Amino acid sequence: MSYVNEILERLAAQNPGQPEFLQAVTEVLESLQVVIEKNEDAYRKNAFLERLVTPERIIMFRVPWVDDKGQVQVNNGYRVQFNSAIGPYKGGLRFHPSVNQGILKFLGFEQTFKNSLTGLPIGGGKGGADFDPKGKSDREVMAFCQSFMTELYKYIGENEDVPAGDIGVGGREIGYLYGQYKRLTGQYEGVLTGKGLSFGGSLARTQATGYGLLYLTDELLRCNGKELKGKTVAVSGAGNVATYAIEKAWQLGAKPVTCSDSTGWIYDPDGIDVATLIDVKQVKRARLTEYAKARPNSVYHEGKGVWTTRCDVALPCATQNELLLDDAKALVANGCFAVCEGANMPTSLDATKYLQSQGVLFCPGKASNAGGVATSALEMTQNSQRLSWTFEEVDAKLKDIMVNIFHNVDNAAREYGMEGNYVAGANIAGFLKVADAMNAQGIV
Ligand code: NDP
Ligand code: 2IT
Repeated sequence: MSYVNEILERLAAQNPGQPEFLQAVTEVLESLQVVIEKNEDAYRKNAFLERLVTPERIIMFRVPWVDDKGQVQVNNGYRVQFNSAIGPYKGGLRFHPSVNQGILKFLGFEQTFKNSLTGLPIGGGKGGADFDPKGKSDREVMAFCQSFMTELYKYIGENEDVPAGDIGVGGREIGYLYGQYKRLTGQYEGVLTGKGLSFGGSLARTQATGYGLLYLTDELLRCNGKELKGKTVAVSGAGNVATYAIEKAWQLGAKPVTCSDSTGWIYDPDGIDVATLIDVKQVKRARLTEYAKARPNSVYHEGKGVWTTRCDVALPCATQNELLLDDAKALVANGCFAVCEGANMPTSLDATKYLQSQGVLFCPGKASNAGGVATSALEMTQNSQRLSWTFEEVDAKLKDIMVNIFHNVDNAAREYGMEGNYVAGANIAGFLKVADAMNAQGIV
């Protein structure tokens, strides 16, 4: 049996009940087969893959807090410090009821390769809690964040581990987390990214993941003899990534016609109105039914179905496994020719393979959504220089990084005889730098 298959079998036996982690590792290791088999004995002797798929450390802690009724609540908090070969652990915090160790392991594993692809010196990590910020008062969210940080602060630092936002963690939560870190340590340091502009945040970090997704999509299309201008785009999600993906799609001359949240989705024939979306989801923190009320031409559909609209380009920007095989079939039947992931692992493995088999240009999240973490690394640079760059400077660097990522991914796929397979290209290109650093640093 090949070394890769041996590791996959072993991992499945060791991690029952962690399907997302197994899915992420399977996708990566299948791509790496061509690299590993060139030197299989050496990799096996060094237990290289065992080390690659095992987090350096997982911290789990209880998070007690008091709700507005005086009732004590307890949530599970985590930080998965996956791989520090190329830099301090870096990756977001997710607050969502679905959070568990398996999901954070999948996200930390993906983050390791994504961060490598940015070309910047950041290792891979992820954390969060099974806390649901929905329906909570600001005071409750603050109480939760303070309690969460009271445990987490022991394990993070500007040269050690630098968390940021993810699902359910935006500017409000980062502010509360930062305030508590500073209070506990007395340090004013770049220990979190996605901070507010008045306390060390970077211009363009808020927009970076969505903008970066569109910069990469634009380059992907251009290099395949197509263009984004004039195209209809289906977007899922209505949070940070989706909102700024929609804004940049408009700016590049495309028409984004859908968005979705955890209860339903919107089709707007006039194109999604960014100001209305921001008002509904960021200011009112309401459901998308409010968007439909504000935009009478739009249609709200309860439940799933965002991939059933006619579109040229699809950008899944909500969560993992939100684009399944039937969705992929519907997209292809409706003429969709490119899918670029804004979320982490939104497309299931069989859906990805189907899209690729149908000639759809498919870019995996670890390449196409890397603009967020890349701009976080730019925030770290500004913090350590004690300088702030302009929006235009950061945006220009982001665009360069995304264009470079696309070409590195494209070149890696060609070099290993899989031209156009951007999944393989991203996994291989991300892996090579991490592997080089791990090998140079000995058995650690
Ligand atoms: P937000 O919390 O801002 O938005 C998430 C959106 O997805 C919301 O509209 C939410 O619906 C919807 N959603 C969340 N979970 C589900 C679910 N289980 N089913 C259906 N819809 C769901 O998060 P982000 O925009 O930051 O993150 C979106 C994705 O992008 C995630 O996969 C994240 O890991 C990834 N990502 C984020 C980056 C960042 O910089 N923020 C960087 C790179 C990747 P509702 O409004 O109802 O809550
Ligand atoms: O998935 C991701 O890349 C993020 N949530 C952003 C991480 C970061 O450190 O900015």
